[in-house]
Amino acid sequence: MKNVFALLLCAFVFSACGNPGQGSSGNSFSDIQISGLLPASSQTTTNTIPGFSWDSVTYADYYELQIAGSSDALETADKITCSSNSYTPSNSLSINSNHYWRVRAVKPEGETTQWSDTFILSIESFIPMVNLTGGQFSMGNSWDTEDKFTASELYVHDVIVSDFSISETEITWAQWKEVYDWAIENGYSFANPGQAGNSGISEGDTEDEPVVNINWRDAMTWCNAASEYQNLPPAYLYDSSVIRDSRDSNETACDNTEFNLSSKGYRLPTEAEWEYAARGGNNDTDDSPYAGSSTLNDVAWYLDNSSDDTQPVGAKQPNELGLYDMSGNVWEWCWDWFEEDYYEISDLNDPTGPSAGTYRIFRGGCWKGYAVTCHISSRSRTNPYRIYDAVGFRPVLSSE
Ligand SMILES: [Ca+2]
Ligand SMILES: [Ca+2]
Ligand SMILES: [Ca+2]
Repeated sequence: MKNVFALLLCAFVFSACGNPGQGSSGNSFSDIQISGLLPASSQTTTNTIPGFSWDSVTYADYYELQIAGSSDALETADKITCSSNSYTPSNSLSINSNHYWRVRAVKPEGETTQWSDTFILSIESFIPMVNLTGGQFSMGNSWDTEDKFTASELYVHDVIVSDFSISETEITWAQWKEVYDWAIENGYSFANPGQAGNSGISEGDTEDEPVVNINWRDAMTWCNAASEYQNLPPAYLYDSSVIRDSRDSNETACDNTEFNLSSKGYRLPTEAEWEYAARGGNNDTDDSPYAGSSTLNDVAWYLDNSSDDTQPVGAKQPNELGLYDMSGNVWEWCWDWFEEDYYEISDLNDPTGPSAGTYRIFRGGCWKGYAVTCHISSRSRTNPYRIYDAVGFRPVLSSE
């Protein structure tokens, strides 16, 4: 037994010595396969998009890097030329998705090494998000036309939304502050600092309660800040400039901003996206009028059970998608302007609301509202400069 072991050890040592490492003399350039790739394969990172690096190769003139959303797409992906053995992506990688990547070295005369092994990098949002598969649904009050909050929800109409992801919870005070404090240090200005819950930290509300007392412009501008915080391109521009100021003095930019669904940055959900998510997306198994249950107390903080107080997010049952407090706790700002009869003229595919207006929509009811306000279809609205202690938001990301 001892002899067998010794023999195996010899064989291993011989093998190791007989295969010189990459770049060593005796191994032709075209046989080399680069190793030492970082981030390590299947690594998940949050919050920041990391740089890529790999072992350098002797005689390499430059390196070619490919990045794609799948291993199939990698075959035809653009080759990024890197003059050294590292690469720092800038605003080009989506988060909440996988990135397949590999690298090879190139000699001055064009000879290449083998492609490295393919590594997979997953970048997650610092905000826990749920991915939704898009689909078609009937938008509006499809349950009980007598039990309605406003008349405008009664025109039930078909809508198709594309894939997107949405925050599991309302943005908490802790999440708001993390981005807000960074933003203030990095050139942003807000009309309002926001508050933890309806009373604030000093009055006993906690940092896992939703941020409130922020207006629509603050929420939109915070989405841009969150994007830049995570090295994503901001979604909201005006006159080709990123909006970084939600103060009244910047109202023209804030109220005339546009976005497109291909933007990779954080943004407010459209009303259609919000309602599709609240219903349970393509997994709407219960068709209940509240998000996740027909029994409001199971899923929502509202007038009858909130003790007249905002509550920590995620304490009630989630809906079919794992989304919390879509009904109740705080109302949630959406992208759309309000127009009384918009549902009657809404686009079928990815409607984004009227092109202009006086009021922005918020959805889902709140801690001090009657049950009817917590209906999935209930709609409310106010001017984009007003704040309430019962209105917060949850952001979305478009899918690729
Ligand atoms: Ca509270
Ligand atoms: Ca449902
Ligand atoms: Ca809510």
